[in-house]
Amino acid sequence: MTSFGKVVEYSAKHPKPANTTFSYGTAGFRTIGDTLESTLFRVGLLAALRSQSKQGKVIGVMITASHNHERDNGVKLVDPMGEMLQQSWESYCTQIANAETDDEVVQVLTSIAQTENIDLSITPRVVYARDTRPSGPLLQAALEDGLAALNANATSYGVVTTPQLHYFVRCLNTADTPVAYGEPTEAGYYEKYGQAFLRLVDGRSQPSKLYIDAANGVGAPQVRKLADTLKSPYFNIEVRNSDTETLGKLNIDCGADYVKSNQRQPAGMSLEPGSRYCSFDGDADRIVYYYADENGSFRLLDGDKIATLVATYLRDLVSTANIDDLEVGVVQTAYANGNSTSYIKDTLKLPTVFAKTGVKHLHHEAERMNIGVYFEANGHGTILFNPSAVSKLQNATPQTPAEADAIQRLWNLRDLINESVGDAISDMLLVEAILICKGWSLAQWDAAYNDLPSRLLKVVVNDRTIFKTTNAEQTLTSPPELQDVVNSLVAKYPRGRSFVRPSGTEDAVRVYAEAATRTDCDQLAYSVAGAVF
Ligand code: 16G
Ligand code: ZN
Repeated sequence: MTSFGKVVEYSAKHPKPANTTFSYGTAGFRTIGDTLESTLFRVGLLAALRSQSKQGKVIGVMITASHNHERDNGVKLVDPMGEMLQQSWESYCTQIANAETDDEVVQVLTSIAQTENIDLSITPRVVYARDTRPSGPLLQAALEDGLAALNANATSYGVVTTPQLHYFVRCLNTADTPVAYGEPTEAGYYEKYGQAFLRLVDGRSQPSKLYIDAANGVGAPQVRKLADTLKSPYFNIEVRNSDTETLGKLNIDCGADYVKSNQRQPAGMSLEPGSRYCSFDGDADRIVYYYADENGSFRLLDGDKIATLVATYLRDLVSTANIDDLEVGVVQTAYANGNSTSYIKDTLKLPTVFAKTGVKHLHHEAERMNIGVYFEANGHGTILFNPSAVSKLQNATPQTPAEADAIQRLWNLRDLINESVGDAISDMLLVEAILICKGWSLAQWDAAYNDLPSRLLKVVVNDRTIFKTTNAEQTLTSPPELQDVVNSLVAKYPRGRSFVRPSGTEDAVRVYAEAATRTDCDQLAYSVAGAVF
């Protein structure tokens, strides 16, 4: 029997729905959960092949649709260091998902194996997990069939957050190496991040309670387990929206996406001035903070605010550590509020670059920096220390206790962040640690700069593929002349900025605008949307 000998028989159990086209987009496959069975089976095959192409390194598969509706589901592959799947393999995913017959599935596998020169005698190793969605178990079973068809050594991590799965993959592939990342278990995850957090805050004043909106998703049980492990007054939390059992509650009127999009608190949280709140999304890879000011008005601390808080703290530590040429930089997307970018450039005097929307693009830009802080405005991000930064820290010879302390704090910070991907739980510990070290309230953090009024609109068009962009999605190259129209509209408003980009996850075009006043901002947004339509 050839390597693909069992595929046809297994594939027949998971027929592709007729007249459906699947596409591996910014965050993998994502659509109505019930339509994804064949796709999950085929992703299992591809994950096994990907592992073989990496000489048997462990590949991850996460079944989740993040902040989307409970009836949706999705799947994405995780590469050996816990990063997103290499871009050149995304088209293989799309290709195999759309193969019309079982024989065609085998043909696609054969052709990938040839193109990539894959040694099919290697035993594939794959780990997988899912979020709390009701379609998860069925899709997981289909995935398991795909893995069985290629005789993969496969392990389930059950129901965990997306960043936890990324963490496990990185741990498994770095075990017994000089860059070992941690124990590839849930307990290992709480231990690594929890202990780094405690080392950073030790001896400081204890914080007030943090109220966490877990979007009725997988973040709820996981953050509770972290609290149970830590048992520390420094991690004083109360979890709200933690019902993962009742159907129909996931992400409804709650979660980071709801809070960011609606600029208001989630259901189940009434804001008391002086108290502290944050929201995760449905798979706990995004986080935003918020509070009520003394007038009771809602104030959002989004990904841009987190990036500036973290960059400020790192910049100060690096300066105290007094290490030559150790630089902190910030990666944002075009959605970053203009005032956050000005604050990073003009006040913090740190380099900042723009990347295209989607975590993998920011991640790659951040890898070029010594210490790269990357965040999308929607609350998705982390920090990366590149090898040059690590060796500068290792070789540093502190001359004073203050320098030694700053270097130790930089190491602890590095242990506190999930370097494989943005992680709501580890980002929350990071923000908490910085606030505790600075003795800051959310209002003090918020005071660094004021957001410019902004507006994000969705425009449904006949064909979004005609919209093409360059310059990190800030400039349209097609349709012809539309960018000129946008430019002339922007020029009418003080501090005006606007861009148009096709969505990577929905059949729509997004229009973003900001300007000095709310009225100007809205006029700009709607006039650009009018030009697009
Ligand atoms: C995906 C991305 C998210 C991005 C969003 C943009 C990942 C893991 N997720 O959800 O980072 O903000 O797409 O969606 O990369 P859009 O293209 O529809 O605007
Ligand atoms: Zn998510």
